[in-house]
Amino acid sequence: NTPVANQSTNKIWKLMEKYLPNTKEAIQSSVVNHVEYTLAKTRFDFTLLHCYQAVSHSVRDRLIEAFNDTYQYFNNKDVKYVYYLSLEYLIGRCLQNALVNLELESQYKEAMLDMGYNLESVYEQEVDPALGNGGLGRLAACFLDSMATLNYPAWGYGLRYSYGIFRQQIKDGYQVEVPDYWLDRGNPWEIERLDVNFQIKFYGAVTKKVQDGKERTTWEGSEIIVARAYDNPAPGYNTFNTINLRLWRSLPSSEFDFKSFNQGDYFKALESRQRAEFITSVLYPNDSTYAGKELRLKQQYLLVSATIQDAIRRFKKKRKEWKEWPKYNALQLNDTHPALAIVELMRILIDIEGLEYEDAWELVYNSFAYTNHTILPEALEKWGVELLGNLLPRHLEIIYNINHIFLEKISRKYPNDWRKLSTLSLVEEGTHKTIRMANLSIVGSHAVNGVAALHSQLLTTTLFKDFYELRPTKFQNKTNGVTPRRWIRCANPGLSALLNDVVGSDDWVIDMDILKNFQKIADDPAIQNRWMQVKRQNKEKLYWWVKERCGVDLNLDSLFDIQVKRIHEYKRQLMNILYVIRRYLDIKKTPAEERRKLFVPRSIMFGGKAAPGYITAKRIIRLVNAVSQKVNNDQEIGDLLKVVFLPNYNVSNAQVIIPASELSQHISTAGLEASGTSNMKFVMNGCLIIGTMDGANVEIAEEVGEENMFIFGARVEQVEELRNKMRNSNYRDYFGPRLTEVCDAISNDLFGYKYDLDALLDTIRNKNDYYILAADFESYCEAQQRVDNLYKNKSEWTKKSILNTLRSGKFSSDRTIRQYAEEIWDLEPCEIPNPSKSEQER
Ligand code: CR1
Repeated sequence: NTPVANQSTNKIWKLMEKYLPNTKEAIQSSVVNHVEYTLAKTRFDFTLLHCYQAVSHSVRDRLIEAFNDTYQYFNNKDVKYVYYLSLEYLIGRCLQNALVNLELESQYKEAMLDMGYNLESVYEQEVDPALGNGGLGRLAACFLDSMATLNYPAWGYGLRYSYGIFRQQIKDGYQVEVPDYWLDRGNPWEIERLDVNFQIKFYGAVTKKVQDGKERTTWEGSEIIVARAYDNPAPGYNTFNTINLRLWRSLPSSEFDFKSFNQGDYFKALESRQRAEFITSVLYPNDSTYAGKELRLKQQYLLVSATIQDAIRRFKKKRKEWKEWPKYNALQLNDTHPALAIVELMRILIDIEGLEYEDAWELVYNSFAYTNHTILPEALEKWGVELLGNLLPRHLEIIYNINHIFLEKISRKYPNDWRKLSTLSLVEEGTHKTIRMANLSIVGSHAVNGVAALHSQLLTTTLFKDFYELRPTKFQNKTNGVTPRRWIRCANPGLSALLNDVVGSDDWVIDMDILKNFQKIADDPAIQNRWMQVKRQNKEKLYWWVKERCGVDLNLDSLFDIQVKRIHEYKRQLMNILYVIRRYLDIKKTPAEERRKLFVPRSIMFGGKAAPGYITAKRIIRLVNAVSQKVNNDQEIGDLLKVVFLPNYNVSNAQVIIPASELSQHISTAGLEASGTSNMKFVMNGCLIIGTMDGANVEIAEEVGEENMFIFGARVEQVEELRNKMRNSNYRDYFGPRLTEVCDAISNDLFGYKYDLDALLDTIRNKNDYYILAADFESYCEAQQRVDNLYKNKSEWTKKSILNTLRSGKFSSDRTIRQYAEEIWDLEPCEIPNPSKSEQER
C-alpha cells in the first residue's frame, strides 16, 4: 500500500512537483554530491574518469525526471505505442548527446570549467557502447533520437550484450580482434530493473489435450532462464519527451537445477546457470551475413519473447479486449533478426490466451511490419528445421501452420503453379530443410519496406517479386535518414555555429529542410571563407587523431579523402586502394618538377572492421596497410600522397572523421548497397561524394544535384550484362591497361605479402569479378581526375560543399520517422508538457 499524494494538500506532492534546478551552483553541487555519495571518492580530489562518472550521474538524474514523466504521461493518455525490435543498437557515447538534447551543454561546460575541468576531455572518458555491426544498428539509434524528438510514444527493444563488436587493432598490417568488455567501468546511463524479469523457455516438448471439446496445445520448456530489463533513456531534442531503449540481459532463473543438485553434482548445477548468462554475452560480429548458430537463435528468441511478454503485460493493464491490440500496438522488425516475434505472439494468443487461430492471425498481421536491409543472398536468414524444432518445437509447428494456410491460398489463386509455391513457401525443401525468415516476415506483416528508393524498387522486381505481385500495396519505401543532433550539432560544433548564424536560430536542428532557403550564401566569399575555416579546424582535429593513433603526419593542405564502413567486397574498398596504387605509379612516372601541377596532394584514409571469418575482407586491410607502408615512406612522394588505415572505426571515431572529410567514397557495385547512411552524414557535413548510382546515393544526387557529386560506374541495369560478358573470359580481356599495370605491380611484389595479395587479386581475376570492379575501374579513374580538377578551384569546391549541406534536409531521420509513423504505424505524436517552459509561463 503506497501512500498516494494528494495534489492540493500533501507535502510529498510539493516535493514531487520540483525538478532539479540547472543553475551553475546546482550543477556543481550535484556533480560533487555524486563524487562523494555515488562514487564514494573524496570531493577534494578526483580524477577525470571520476569526474566523467559524476557528471554522467548528474545528467542521468535529469534524464530520469523526463523519462519517468514521459511514460507516466503516455500511460495516462492511453496512447498507441510503437515497439522497435532490433538485435543491434549502435548508440555511441551518451553524455554529450544527452546534454545537447536537454539543452544543458553550455551550462555544464561553464560549471565544469569553473571547477577546473574541460567538458570535452570529460566526454573522452566515456566508452562507446558498440552493440551493433554497422549501418543497421546505427540506423536504430538514429531512429530512437528522432522518435523522441518528434514526441512519438515509442519503445526500443534490444539486447544488452556484455561484449559489443570487437575492438580492432592493427598489428603488422593485419586486423587483430580484441574483446570489447565495455561494462568494465560500469555504465552510469542504464537503469537496472530488478523488478522487470520474464521467464524464457527453450527446448522441451509439445503436448495436445482436448479440453471442452477444443484441442489445447501446451509447450513445456526444459531449459528456463530469465530476461532482465536494463533501461536506457533516450532524450528528444527541444522537447521534454524522453523514451526508453530497453535492453534484455539473460540470467539464470531462480528455479535451481534441483536434479543435478540432488544428485550431488553442485558444479554441474552451476554450469547450467552460467550457460544462461552466456546467451546475451556477445554480439555476433557479422554484417550482412547469416551464421546459423544455435546461440544466435537463442538470442533472437530471448529478445522476442521478453519483449512480447512486456508489451502484453502493458496492454493488459489497461484491460482492453484483444481485438484492440492493433489499435494500441505497432511492432517494427529491424530486418528478419526478430522475426520470431510474429510466431511468439501467435503462440501466446492461441495457447495461453485461448484465441482462435484466425483471430490471432488478424491481430498479428495488423500490428507487425518488416524492414528489409539487404538483397545480398548471404544475409538472408534461414534456420534449419532441426535446429529450430529442437530449440522451439511449438514455434516450428506454428510456422508450419502459417505456411499451410498461406500456401492453400496461393494454390487457389495460382492452380498448379509449382514454381510460385516453392518460391513463396516459408519452407525451403532440400536435403537440408530450412525456414526462410524473410518469407515469414513478409507473410506475417501488413507492411514491408526497403530503405532507399532504388532498393525498395529492386525488392519488388527481384528478391520479393512474387510476393509483390501477390499484394503490391504491402510494399513501401522508407528512405533511411540520420539524426542531425548527433551528426551535425554534436560532431561539428563549428558548422553548427555557422548554420545558426546563417539561419538566425538553431531551428535547423529540428527542421533541416529550412536550410534550402539559404542557398544564395553558397556564392558569398565571406561565408565561403568561414566555411573553409570550419573545415580546416575539423581537419586539424583529425590530424592529431591520426598522428596519435597511426603515427602519420598528414598535410593539412591536402585533400582529405575518406572511405569508412564495414569492409565488404561489394563496397569495393579494393577498387579504392587499387586506384591509390594507380595514382602512386602515375606520380612516380611524372617528372618531379611537374608533379605538383598535375596532382592535388591527397590524404587517403580507410577505416572499417572486417568480420573475423571474412578472409578476403581481412586481405583488403592487409593491402591497404602494405600500400600505406610503401607510399608513406617513399621520399620521392613526400606529402603528395599519404595512405592511412584508421583503426577501430566506431561511432565516436566517426564523429571526428566525418566532419574532417572533404571527399567521401560510396562506391559499391550498383544494386548492392541497400541505402548507406554514412553517405548522408558526409553530405550534411559538406563533403563531396564520389560514388556509384546505388542505394541512397541516387536520392542524394536528386537532392544536391549531380553536378555537385562525382558519379561514375555502371548503372544497376547494366550490371548483369557486364557480368555475363566476363563469364568464361580471361581477365586479361576485361582488365583495362591501367588496372593491369596495378595488378602486375602487386603480383611482382612491389608491396610484399605476395601470397595474401595474389589471393586477393584472384577474386577479380579468376572468380569472374562478381562485383564488376574491373568494368568500373576506368570510369572511377576519370571521376577521380574530376575531383583533382575541382579541388584546384577552392571557391568552386567550397560552393559545392555548402550546397551539399544546405540540400541535405531530406536525409534527416526526422523525415524518415514521420513517414514510418504516418504510413506504417498509424501513430500520433504525444508531447508531454515541458515543466521548465510552463514554469516560465507561470
Ligand atoms: C545495408 O547494407 C543500410 C543499412 C541500414 C545494411 C546498408 O546499405 O544503410 O542496412 N544492411 O538500412 C544490413 O545490415 C543485414 O543487412
